[in-house]
Amino acid sequence: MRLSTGVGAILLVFIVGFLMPAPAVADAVTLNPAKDNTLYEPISNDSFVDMSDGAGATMFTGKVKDADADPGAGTRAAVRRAVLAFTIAGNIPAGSTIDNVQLILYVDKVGATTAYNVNLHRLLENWGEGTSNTGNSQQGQGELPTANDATWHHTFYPGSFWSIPGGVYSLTASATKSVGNVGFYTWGSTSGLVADVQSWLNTPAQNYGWIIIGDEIQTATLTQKAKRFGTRESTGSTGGVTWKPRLVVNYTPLVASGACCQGPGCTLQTSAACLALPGTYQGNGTSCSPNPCFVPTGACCANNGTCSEVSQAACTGAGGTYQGDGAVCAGTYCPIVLTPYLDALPIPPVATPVVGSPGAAATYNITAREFEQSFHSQLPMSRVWGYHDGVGPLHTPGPVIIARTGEPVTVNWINDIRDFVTNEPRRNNHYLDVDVQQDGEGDVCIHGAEDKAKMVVHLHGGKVPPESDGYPEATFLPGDPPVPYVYPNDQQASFIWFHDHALGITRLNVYMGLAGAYLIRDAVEDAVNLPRGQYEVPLVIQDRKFNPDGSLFYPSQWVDHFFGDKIIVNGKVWPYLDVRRGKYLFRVVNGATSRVLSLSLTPPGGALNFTVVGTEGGLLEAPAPGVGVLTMGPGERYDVVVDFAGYANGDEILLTNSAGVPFPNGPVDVTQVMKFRVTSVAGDTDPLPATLRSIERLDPAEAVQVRDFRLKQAGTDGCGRSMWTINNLGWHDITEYPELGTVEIWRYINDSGVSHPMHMHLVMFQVLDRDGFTTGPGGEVIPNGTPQLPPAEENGWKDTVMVPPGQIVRIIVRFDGFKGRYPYHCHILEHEEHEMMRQFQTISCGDGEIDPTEACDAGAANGTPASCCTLACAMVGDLTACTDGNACTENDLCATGVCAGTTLAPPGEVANLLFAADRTTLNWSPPAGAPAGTVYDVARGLVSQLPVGGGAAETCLATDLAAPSASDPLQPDLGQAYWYLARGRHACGTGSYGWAAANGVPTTERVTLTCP
Ligand SMILES: [Cu+2]
Repeated sequence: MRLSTGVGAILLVFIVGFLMPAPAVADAVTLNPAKDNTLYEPISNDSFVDMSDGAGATMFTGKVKDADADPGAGTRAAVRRAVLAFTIAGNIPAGSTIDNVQLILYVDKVGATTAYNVNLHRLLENWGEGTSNTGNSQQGQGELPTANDATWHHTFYPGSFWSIPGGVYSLTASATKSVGNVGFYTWGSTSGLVADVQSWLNTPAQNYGWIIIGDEIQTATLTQKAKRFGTRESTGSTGGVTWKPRLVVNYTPLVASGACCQGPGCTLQTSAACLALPGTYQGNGTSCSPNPCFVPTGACCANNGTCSEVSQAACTGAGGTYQGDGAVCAGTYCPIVLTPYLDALPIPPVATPVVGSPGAAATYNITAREFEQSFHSQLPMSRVWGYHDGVGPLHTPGPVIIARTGEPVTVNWINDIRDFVTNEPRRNNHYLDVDVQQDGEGDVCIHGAEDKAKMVVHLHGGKVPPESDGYPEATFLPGDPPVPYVYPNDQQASFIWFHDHALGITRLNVYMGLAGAYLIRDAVEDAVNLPRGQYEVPLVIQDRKFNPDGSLFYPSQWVDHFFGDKIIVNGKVWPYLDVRRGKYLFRVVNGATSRVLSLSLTPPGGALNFTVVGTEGGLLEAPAPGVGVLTMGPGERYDVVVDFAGYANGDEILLTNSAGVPFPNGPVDVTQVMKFRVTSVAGDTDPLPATLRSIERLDPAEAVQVRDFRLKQAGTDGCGRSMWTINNLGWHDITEYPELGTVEIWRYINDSGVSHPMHMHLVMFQVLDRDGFTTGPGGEVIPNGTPQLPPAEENGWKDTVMVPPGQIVRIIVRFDGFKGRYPYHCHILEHEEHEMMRQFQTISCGDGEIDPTEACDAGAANGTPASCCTLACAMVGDLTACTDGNACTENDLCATGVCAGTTLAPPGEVANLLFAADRTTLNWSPPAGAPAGTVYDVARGLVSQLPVGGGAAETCLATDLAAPSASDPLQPDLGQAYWYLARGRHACGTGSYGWAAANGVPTTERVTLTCP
């Protein structure tokens, strides 16, 4: 047996001193198998053949029951045999004499407790163990083999075979044991076992181990002779003794040897040889199995967020959190331990305009800048990006812009993001890692991702024209000219917000801090007696992770969801707010990238409810009291009144979170949000008004369209990652063209396991109901028929709605305001950036502009065919009211005083559109069968900005040309690429386009264009 270290040290002196071999001392080693597997005999009624269970935790012997279902299979049916082998050479010194061998197996399951003989036979052919694994089911049937698995027929699947199916082995059993019920069994030392191990020590190349053969005889009455044993993969134990097979070998070494450690490496050496290496001798008879030299280490997180790779004992001794053997610090996030409720809640200041005054028509210069911010007094400064009005403190979230209904605000958005340390030059890359991995074709896998400090600002909840909405592709870089956005504020009082929306890096820019609040006031809200002044407090709730140096942590590659381990409110981790004994109006926004919040209030000895007075689009009709848990997805807002009047000076009330991540089925990882500390001073104790403001209820009967949106993971990006999609389509697939002024019902149908907060730009909507659904055989959605109305606190105007897994949410919306393309998307920013963002395009019938689906402009406004003027047909653009209430629309066949009741077909497409060699003249052939009076419009634009319906990049070269051929004074250089469009149309109607590029490359892409 193993000698003590003290004896080893004495022997070492002896050997060194006399340079003579030590006397041989009998020793023992206990080994676990190097490999094991089960051979499954296929039978005629098995649907499976050549099965295996290499990496499984069990192995089988004997005849199993399913043979009885196949009497014709005879006595050889449905046999299982276990094979196992141990590494002898290397674990026992060469030249040793094997004295005694015992194999101990654990039987963990039996078909019947009847005892049968189980025999060990020495294998004569080599075999393998692959990665097949039956796990917790079907161990008796096996799994399809993987590469190098042994099966009934294979030694190494798929290419090598036993000479005889079922294994080639010595017909004389080396040992036999009668096996009955569950328990440990020892195949005691026999001359056969000793001879086997001795030969394997002497000739390691012929060590193929044993095959274990149970009772394989088919009898009429016995139905189940199988015995199941633990394998080397078994994790079970009884009384602290493992279920893994154990081979105990007693041997007498030729000379005394033992384990020799060189760092973590272990070899068997004499003590002299070990010393010479040099190594550390572990004593005569010590073994390398298990390895005494290797002390496992793993990543160890310290409370300050640093990581080291040390042993578990060293880690726990230093007060760290051990991350497991083998865990490495690279890629391990170690949370910094911060004291909650240490810092005061920052109150964002009111933004200062450069023209006008807050709360009225005004112009602001708001600059995105890089600076440092303290998120917590125990944390080093963090590098952030934030919006700055040029006056107030540098802080994220930025200052609150206060506007008033009907009084437009212009914001000149300026990107002046520079490296904070050097200040020059302006940034040409992002501060965080941008996931710019490319697929096989060289396209980035995250749509639009660029390692640039590009930005674009979206006023979330604002009804704004498309050119000021923050179109995700309309980004601008540090140093670009200011981008003036005009916000008409043609909407009712509401708490909305602005944040970055740059395609491919929105999540990174918002995480860096590009967000701020925007408050619209109006006379109705002014007249309602709600807490104001110091009693009205915005709460922008987000989450972050921090590195030990205070810098923001965000994964370098896109992830399905990102959850910070610290909640920040108005830019502080877990802050506190001192409150007076009265009512407060909190204007709450969930500004996190992925995290859903379920907020509650916990005062001493009880619970405190929220009274919800507003949603994203403004006040509810009446306060909704008694809300105990307020769940908010990213992008959602609630205005809530909390009454502290009933509490005493010094009482502390916690705002806590109980939402699992991902929502709703994930674990709850962070519960702290912030704390309110009640002071002795009396506050606003006015009663809440009974009613707030009237809300026009949109009538489902008015809806002209019902559109369905399936939310689910579908397909993979070029980097192999599953994508989040809406109807299996992506950002550039535009299929919704709502008509301005009409009402539609949109059904968001969640086919995934997590909730999606769905946000629409331009519009506010109302939630009709939520219902479960099943999917029919054709993939159709079948509602359960038990729709639930939204709760009172959600029954107002909204721009973001939570869609729970397995549910349909119906919203009703009137498209109103502006023509253009607007995003709608999941506001989990990680989803938004992996294709769960699409666009709708609003159109206006009868305006003469040719939008992609303007059937209405062909005389079918609002589905009313053949609108017809009673006046002479006017040119496109000169709209004239018609007696039927519609406008004179394109292609109406109209004449003075006459309604023909039909429409003109547009002329066919122009043909042979070509740029002449002099590069100033465009020629084409008239449309086939062009009627008399056909005229032509021609336009030009940059290939990099293909026409989208009247964009700034388009130049109208001619309108109403009577005949083909138009000139372009530009005369582009050779190799320069433009697109050109020529449209043939009736003098009062539409046509279709052909187009060509100046570099001569034709394309079949259809585009739209507005010529004045
Ligand atoms: Cu989502």
